Amino acid sequence: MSSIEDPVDDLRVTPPKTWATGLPAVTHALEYSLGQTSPRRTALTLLNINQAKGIDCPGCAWPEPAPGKRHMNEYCENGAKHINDEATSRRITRDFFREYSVAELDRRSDYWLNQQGRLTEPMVKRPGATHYEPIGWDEALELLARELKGLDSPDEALFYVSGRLNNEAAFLLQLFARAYGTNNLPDCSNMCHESSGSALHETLGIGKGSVSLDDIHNADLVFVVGQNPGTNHPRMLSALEVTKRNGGQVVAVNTLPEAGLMRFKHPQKARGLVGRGTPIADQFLHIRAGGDLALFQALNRLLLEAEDAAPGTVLDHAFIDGCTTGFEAFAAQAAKTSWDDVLAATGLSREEIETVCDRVLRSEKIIVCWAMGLTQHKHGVPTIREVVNFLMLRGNIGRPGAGVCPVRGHSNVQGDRTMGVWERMPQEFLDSLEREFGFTPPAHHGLDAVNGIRAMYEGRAKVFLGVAGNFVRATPDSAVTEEAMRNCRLTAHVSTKLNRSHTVCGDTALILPTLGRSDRDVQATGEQFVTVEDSMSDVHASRGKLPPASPHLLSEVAIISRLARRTLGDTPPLPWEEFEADYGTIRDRISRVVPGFEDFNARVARPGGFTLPNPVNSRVFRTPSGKAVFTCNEFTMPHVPKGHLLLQTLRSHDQWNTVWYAPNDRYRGIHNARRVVLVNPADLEALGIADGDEVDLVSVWHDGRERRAEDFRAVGYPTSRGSAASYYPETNVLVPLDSVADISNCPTSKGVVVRLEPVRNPR
Ligand SMILES: Nc1nc2c(c(=O)[nH]1)N[C@H]1C(S)=C(S)[C@@H](COP(=O)(O)OP(=O)(O)OC[C@H]3O[C@@H](n4cnc5c(=O)[nH]c(N)nc54)[C@H](O)[C@@H]3O)O[C@H]1N2
Ligand SMILES: Nc1nc2c(c(=O)[nH]1)N[C@H]1C(S)=C(S)[C@@H](COP(=O)(O)OP(=O)(O)OC[C@H]3O[C@@H](n4cnc5c(=O)[nH]c(N)nc54)[C@H](O)[C@@H]3O)O[C@H]1N2
Ligand code: SF4
Ligand SMILES: [Mo]
Repeated sequence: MSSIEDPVDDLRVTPPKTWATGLPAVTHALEYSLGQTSPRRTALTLLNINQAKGIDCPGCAWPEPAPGKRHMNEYCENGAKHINDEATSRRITRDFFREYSVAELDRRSDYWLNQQGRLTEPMVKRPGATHYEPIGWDEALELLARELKGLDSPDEALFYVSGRLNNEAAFLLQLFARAYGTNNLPDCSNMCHESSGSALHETLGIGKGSVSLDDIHNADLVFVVGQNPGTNHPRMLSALEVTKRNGGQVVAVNTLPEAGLMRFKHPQKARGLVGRGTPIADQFLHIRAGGDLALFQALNRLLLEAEDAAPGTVLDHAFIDGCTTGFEAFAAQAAKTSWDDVLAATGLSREEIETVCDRVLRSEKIIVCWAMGLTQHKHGVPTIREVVNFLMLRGNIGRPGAGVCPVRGHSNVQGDRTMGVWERMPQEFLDSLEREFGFTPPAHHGLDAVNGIRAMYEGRAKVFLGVAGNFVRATPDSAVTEEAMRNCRLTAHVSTKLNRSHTVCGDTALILPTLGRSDRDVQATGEQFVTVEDSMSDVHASRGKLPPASPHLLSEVAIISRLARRTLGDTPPLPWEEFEADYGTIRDRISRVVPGFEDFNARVARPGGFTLPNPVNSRVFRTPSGKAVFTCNEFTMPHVPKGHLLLQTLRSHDQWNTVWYAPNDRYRGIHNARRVVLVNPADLEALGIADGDEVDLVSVWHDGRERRAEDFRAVGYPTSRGSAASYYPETNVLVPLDSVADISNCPTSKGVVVRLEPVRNPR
């Protein structure tokens, strides 16, 4: 029935690129878009993406400039691909599900599933059935409500949220879950920036970044650590270009020499299309995986020594004395940092680190940006705490051009948290819900993603509802997670596109198809818009423009409202019909429950919306002491036994999280294959493996259980010594469920100890 086939690996390797985002990027974006839909729909999405009255890009959470300063084409190559992957003209109908059994679908690649197009009507797989079959909305929601009502305890249900979900729907989902009686609200943040949230809450009193786009433009020095902006936050490169034009410098810290960190050619400017582009990194630190804690400890030691040598010239004593606690203990700990440890953990030279320190000493305003290269390590939380120590020493917190910048992934992942999607929302928020809605939310904490998998695996959780996302592919230890999902009585997903979570399912499974960002959303009171919050706490509206992918789709708000009404009836009495008919009534409630959203409807109506206050920027710290906290972080580095490598599982250029668009990673020079492992040539030689050899990746974990990913090609690549890289989600099978970051419980997707086993008789 479908002309799209599963691509077969046919690896071709070209030298990694040293620059990102010029003309080829634009052509690639159009190529993908036009392969999905008509020129007219492509034009409509691209003219509206990220414009003040338009559609918020469903890609990453990088912010837009103020409305008057936006470019006509305020998007990147990947944003264009993400929106047109959703706006595709391809459709999945009931005939498709009649043709393919669930087992057949499960044999198809993640690529193939996504390429089939938009889901168009609700489907059910009944217990024992081999196929999904059509089901009406009323019956589907009744079935789900009945299962929820039949559980022994509300804590036997899980409500997963992925960060593409808008604020209004996220607020309703957490309201529903808590009115139903559980805080089991795992979300994609649990696998993403959870370590940032843990570290920043503890040290600064709020789990969000403190900088704005203007701060980035005006900083003297920006660190980009453990992040690949050329692929994952491409418009960040335009911001860094401005930083450089204004005389600022950039230090990039990465295990890979990522193209976007080296040079940037602006795609929306004539001069970006030709020439050599702007060099981005003034200094590149080719660090060993997991070495960042040691790097910042070394920098902190150097800063303290510089202060000792010239007292009163290096540290910001007014800030340290007036706004922080814990300095003395931290300084005593920092003095113990050993250069032998630092050089072993980072693989850098002392001179390189001293050069960075010189830049720091010459900079008044410093920002540190980071992403998954820090958060997804066992010691991700102490690493980020050490980054905060580093910034605080010179008062780089709470003033213009300086601060912390955890660069968020999904377009509304930060907003979903603000709306209360978290298994551990503070009691203050729960009290506020109680005041507004008149019921008492459960006080005990719920399950996060990793603990949710354990609960399903052990039969303690029986019903799973996922709103957006692809839970089975996003989570670690695929074999265990798949068994956990199959153990459920019912799994249900509110989705736009087909994915693995629909093929690995419970006894009963529901597919609840929904409107995407780009679809027009009309309810009883007329056309609706939704809102999102980006990585810099800017809240703004998003209005779908396209005719919906099918007349049978419901919005996420409608699905959640109807499910809540059927499950809860009138207890507590909440106006679910009103919420569905007029999203403004949801925003009224949000404005009374969530701090910073006062007068929400009026303020979001302004072009560009508004920015949530961050108390850190007035040097107000909502920690128990009311001060920002210096922390003592023990030196630690990953332990990798001889003959093994530390594997990071990352994104290629042509994918959106669990979904890949093409088997290419253009900037890294990998074409027509995804089962590759990038290894430093010297490591390959030491392991006796030749470039291009076929290998299995075997993960080594103390439970003795074998986790194996078969048939990979070893590719000699300039990754730092001892660290290897492979794509997610193919390698999630290797990440043990119990291998998590301390404190945050984030899976260690960037720190998996593996050995490469040559395949003797290639299959
Ligand atoms: N096109 C596209 N854009 C995306 C996404 C996508 O899938 N595709 N996903 C979105 C989401 S949800 C997120 S969270 C973000 C993720 O954005 P990133 O964090 O940039 O994503 P990853 O591909 O996981 O890359 C991790 C980076 O950290 C580096 N790294 C790994 N380990 C270490 C280490 O120990 N130290 C240092 N210093 N560096 C290290 C890697 O080499 C790589 O450059 O992107 C968002 N944007
Ligand atoms: N090994 C390894 N694992 C990782 C990571 C890693 O780096 N390595 N990264 C982690 C990170 S940072 C993240 S954020 C997670 C991502 O995990 P998720 O957010 O769960 O995964 P996505 O791939 O973004 O989800 C894609 C699906 O979302 C649905 N969807 C898309 N748009 C919409 C919409 O508008 N509404 C609804 N209802 N559904 C929609 C589509 O059906 C699509 O198939 O993965 C994590 N897992
Ligand atoms: S940088 Fe992110 S938000 Fe901006 S267009 Fe690209 S993917 Fe979309
Ligand atoms: Mo993410």
